[in-house]
Amino acid sequence: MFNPSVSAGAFTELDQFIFESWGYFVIPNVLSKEEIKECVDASIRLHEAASTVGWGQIGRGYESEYALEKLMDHPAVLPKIRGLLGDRFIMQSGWNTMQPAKGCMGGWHQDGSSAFDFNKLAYPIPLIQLRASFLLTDQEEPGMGNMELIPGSHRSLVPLPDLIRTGKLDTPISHVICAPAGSVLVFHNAVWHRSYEHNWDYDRYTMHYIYSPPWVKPSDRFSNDVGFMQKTTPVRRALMGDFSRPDAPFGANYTPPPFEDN
Ligand SMILES: O=C(O)CCC(=O)C(=O)O
Repeated sequence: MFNPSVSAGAFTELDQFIFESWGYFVIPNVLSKEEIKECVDASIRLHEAASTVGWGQIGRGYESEYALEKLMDHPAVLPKIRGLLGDRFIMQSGWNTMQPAKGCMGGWHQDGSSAFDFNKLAYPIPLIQLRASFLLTDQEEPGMGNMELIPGSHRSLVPLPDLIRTGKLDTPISHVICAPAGSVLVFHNAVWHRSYEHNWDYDRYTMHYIYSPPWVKPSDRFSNDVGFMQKTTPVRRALMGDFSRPDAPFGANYTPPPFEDN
């Protein structure tokens, strides 16, 4: 299967070229079998507690589930995020998505804010929400609740035609990501994408982490949970937006998160 695969860890010039050209890349096999199981068990707990019916997304699961907290700054992925966003960014949100057994196709969309369409900002649409999606169930062939993306569509000057967006017609240029559980898809908010159908008889889980410039408001929380902030690490606290600024708003540099190499 033709995939824009990159190696875990250091962000290379080729990673950057792939990301700029396609708008996404895949890091295969980031999580071990044990880690995948811990994350799936955590996902099941979250969706059971929320009584999710049908397709559903739960925010903030990383606060109560340590297996998901650990993925916020995973060493296989964090260098890619820093390579693309620099050192000053936040984790705007973390969403755990369940696509139920035999779930149907999702709708084509770009990520952003329905309150203010990112296409009003500039062309090409800037990178405001960089997403790292940890596939927690196998998606090795189409029809497993895969992510489907249109490569390079983050640079399209025109919107996706309505007939395609509404699912009445197919596009010949979409790409169904096929990768084993534990792989990570990193993608630009402006890439047109949707969840592909899921023909199997078990629920599909994916954990999405969204990284944004520091002046973007968090979207899965109005405020940080005090207990979580006390128990988590300094880097994760900073990723939650807990940093002091020498002035407001962002007129001068503030101290970046205490990444190990800083
Ligand atoms: O089904 C999924 O996990 C992906 C959902 C999606 O496309 C989104 O949250 O923007």
